[in-house]
Amino acid sequence: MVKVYYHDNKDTDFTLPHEGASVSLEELQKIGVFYRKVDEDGLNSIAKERNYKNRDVVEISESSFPSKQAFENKLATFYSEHFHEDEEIRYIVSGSGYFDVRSVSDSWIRTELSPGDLLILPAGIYHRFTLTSSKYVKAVRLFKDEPKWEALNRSENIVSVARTEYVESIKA
Ligand code: KMT
Ligand code: NI
Repeated sequence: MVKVYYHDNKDTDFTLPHEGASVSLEELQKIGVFYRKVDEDGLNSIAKERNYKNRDVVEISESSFPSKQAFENKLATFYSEHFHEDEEIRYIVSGSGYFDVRSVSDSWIRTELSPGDLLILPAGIYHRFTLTSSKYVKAVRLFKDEPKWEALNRSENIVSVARTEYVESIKA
């Protein structure tokens, strides 16, 4: 089952839990993040409902990269704060991972995902990903047509329709 909490913001190894005060699933809903624990059939019916026609499977661990450096570079990329113009939909098959998403007040909320966890991040939300200390995840990535996975980094302060609409959508 998913564990959701505020990140402690300590500047130590980012694959550590960094567990702060706990956060409710309602809090996640308010920022447009969808979470559900599902089996394979449940995943397939959500995919059908939402018209996610395509999918692939990614496996991330040191051994899936040509070198330790390449692996570490990839983790650093995943962990740099960004948004996408499309939803980011991930279903954990094995291993575990942390997705951090920005709260309404711009704090980091961490979700710790394990097998059976489905997470849907809305287009435009700032987020980042890291492996846990197990350093391994296998996940299904769902998408509609051609995925727009370009990461728009916060440091670049890009103005985009997806971002503007997202900010509007979470206003009380
Ligand atoms: C992403 O976009 O951050 C990823 O695909 C991370 C791996 S999927 C659990
Ligand atoms: Ni992303």
